Amino acid sequence: MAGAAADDAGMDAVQRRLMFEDECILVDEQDNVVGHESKYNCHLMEKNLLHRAFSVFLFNSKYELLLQQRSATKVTFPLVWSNSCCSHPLYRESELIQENDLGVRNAAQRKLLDELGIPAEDAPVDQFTPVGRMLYMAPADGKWSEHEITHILFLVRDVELRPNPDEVAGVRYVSREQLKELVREADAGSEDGVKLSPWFRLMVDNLLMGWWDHLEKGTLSEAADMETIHNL
Ligand code: DMA
Ligand code: MN
Repeated sequence: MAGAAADDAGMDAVQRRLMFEDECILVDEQDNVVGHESKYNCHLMEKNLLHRAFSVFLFNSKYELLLQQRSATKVTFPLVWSNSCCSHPLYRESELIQENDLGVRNAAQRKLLDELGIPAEDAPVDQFTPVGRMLYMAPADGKWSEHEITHILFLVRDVELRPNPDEVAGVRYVSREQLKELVREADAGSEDGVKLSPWFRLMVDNLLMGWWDHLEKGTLSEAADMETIHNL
């Protein structure tokens, strides 16, 4: 089998289903909704479709950040370490609500359950703080890529985790120092060493540390800015 078809033949059945079932939201560079497309089409590098996403940063009450290692079966970026939970709000009424980013919060609640086994009552939508938006593009392996405006949500909560092996290969909490050590390890680039997702790395280098300081000082709401779209 040649080229694109060969890639698809090896695709995990669970991930394949989501590629065609999930209908993502297409946006322009100002994050206005301009249409919808399957998750499959949204992640084809040759189409390069800009779509809406979210990235959850879940902290425990010691202000340690939960990291997740993506499962080996993910189509894009398998086995890389990333922030707590990422996915896409879907083109459905409950996840298109713009007021206070409620649609994105609803999507985040849905995926915290799906990926990490956190029940909705342990991730109430009114407890998320939307802190910012980031536009980026990142090639993945083969024919896949990411091109997103991702809405970044913070949540502080001690939760019980039941990671879903279809999505998650590992979890760990890190302090700021431990995260910096992981970044150094990733930069060392050894074959079997830790790898970080491109969007998480952009956030660590440009946005996260300042917000983390504010979170600990109790001033996150001053730092949150959902007007700007950081183009990184
Ligand atoms: C997509 O995440 C969103 C970002 C911010 C990269 P993902 O690939 O984990 O999506 P899903 O969990 O829906 O496969
Ligand atoms: Mn995406």
